[in-house]
Amino acid sequence: MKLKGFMSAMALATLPMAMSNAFAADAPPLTEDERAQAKQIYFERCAGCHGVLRKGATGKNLEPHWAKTLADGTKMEGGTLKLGTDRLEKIIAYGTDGGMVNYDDILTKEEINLMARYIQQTPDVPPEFSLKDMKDSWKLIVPVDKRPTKQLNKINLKNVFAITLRDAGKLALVDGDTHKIWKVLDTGYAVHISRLSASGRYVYTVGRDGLTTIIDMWFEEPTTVASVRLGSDARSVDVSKFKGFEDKYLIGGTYWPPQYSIMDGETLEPIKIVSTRGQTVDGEYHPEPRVASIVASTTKPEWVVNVKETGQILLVDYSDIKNLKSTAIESAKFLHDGGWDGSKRYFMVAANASNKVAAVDTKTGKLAALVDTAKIPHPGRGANFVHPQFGPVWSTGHLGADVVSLISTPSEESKYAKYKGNNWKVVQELKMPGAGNLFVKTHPKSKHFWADAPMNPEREIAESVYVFDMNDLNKPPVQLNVAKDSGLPETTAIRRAVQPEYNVAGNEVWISLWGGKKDQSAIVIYDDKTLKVKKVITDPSIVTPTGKFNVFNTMHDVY
Ligand code: DHE
Repeated sequence: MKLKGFMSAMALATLPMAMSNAFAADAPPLTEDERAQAKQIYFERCAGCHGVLRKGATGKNLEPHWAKTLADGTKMEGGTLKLGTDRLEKIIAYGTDGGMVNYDDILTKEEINLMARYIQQTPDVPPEFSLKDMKDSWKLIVPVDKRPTKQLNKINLKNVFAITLRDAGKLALVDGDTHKIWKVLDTGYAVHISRLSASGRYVYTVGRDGLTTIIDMWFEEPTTVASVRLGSDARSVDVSKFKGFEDKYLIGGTYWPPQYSIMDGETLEPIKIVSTRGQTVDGEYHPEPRVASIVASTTKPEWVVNVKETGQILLVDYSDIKNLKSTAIESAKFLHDGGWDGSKRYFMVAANASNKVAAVDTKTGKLAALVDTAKIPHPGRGANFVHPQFGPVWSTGHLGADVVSLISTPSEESKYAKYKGNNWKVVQELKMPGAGNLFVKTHPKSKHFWADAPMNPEREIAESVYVFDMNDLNKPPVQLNVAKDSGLPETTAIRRAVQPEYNVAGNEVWISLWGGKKDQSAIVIYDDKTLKVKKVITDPSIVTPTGKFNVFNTMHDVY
């Protein structure tokens, strides 16, 4: 399967280029200019999956030479030098069944040859990013005492959608009641996620370039009130949500440098940076364990911080930042995205290279289970509902398999006691038309379960979403062709239908139709009951829309 576009993130687009300059003696030669160009392409297109140091994670190890001894004593070695330029060119151009993207229509022949030569060189090491660097980047645009003391607009904030306009480096705030764009704001490059303050007033964004912003929705018009750089490559951010600590702190996780940082929740003033470098669950030292998903607990003053390469899940206790306590829970590799189960006691996170989902019990601070699933689970935040036959379940789609897995989760409610025997097992796999799913979603008021498949290589599948009837999950899903339903003319590039998100009432589902940067994209809104199109938002400012975050549902983890 080819996961085109998924891994071609502009991950380190603005990375400073003061890096080590080692040339591998036996690698094909590169001029200084070629090397500079290749560095940029590598950081824009490859680092998200293969890592800055090229140790591999979602993608393979790309060091010139590697050697390892397996647990049974078998010695293995490999590397890009061994593969050589011809073979590497083919892999880059045509991709692999292991999930490598085909770049023959993204890069030119010359660029492919350049990259094949570049990855035989010793990896370039980007600079570290200290607390001082962070403080130097911090901008307090509107101090707290100059901000409104009450909401100055009439917008129903609970139903606002924060929508990532990926390649535009912007965020659209859309009024969910009127379906009108409220404001488009500048953010970091390719905002990965938006999260909400516990109060529902502030939207936090995190760009792939490490820029975090805080937007205040109490002004007449949404206003960016502070920004700070977390590092050069980031994916996650969340506030403190425990009673008494609401919005006091913000945490941000970076891919480079591998660390998390804690800031003031209202001003973003940097407070502390903690490195995640250390041992993997296999006992090896890893120099680049990137911070993947982060979520705030409401059970304790803690964040759940998932460290990709080490497979360690950190419970970071923010009740005393000066004397920070963190519990490291061993799980499996490589940790990626996840969400709460229905009871909000267990955090479920995909360990995508192990084909497992790890469940952390945030009450006891221990691993509750490692659940075996189909290939490459990718839940987004997952989706919770009560299965007519198996009781409470949390679900995940898969990048590498044509199913959605439903995992039975525990409940303290006595009416669900009879399902206990199913807990932490995949109780059903819903059949999808192909692999390449990224996000699933449902809502407590809905009888429908939505799944996308944007990474499927077939246009028809990637441009559609699939809706299951939760009263009869054995029925095949209804296919909704979002590209056709948008009414927009067909384009050469596939327009991926991505990330279903509900409105606050749970009666509308919003889907991004993610087209090329120069093509008109859209947000297509469906009636959840009738599955008919209610509205198509095709404003020219809607450029490459991807993630959508409804204020209320994001604040309260409704999914
Ligand atoms: Fe994501 C969530 C990392 C590519 C859209 N993505 C996440 C999270 C991580 C992550 C760690 C969890 C954040 C959290 O909850 O705290 N994503 C990565 C990558 O490393 C990867 C594979 C490659 C890269 O270089 O970035 C990647 N992601 C993509 C895309 O190409 C997507 C489809 C489009 C885009 O905007 O870039 C994409 N990722 C998303 C979205 C979420 C997300 C919409 C949040 C889902 C939610 O419901 O919370």
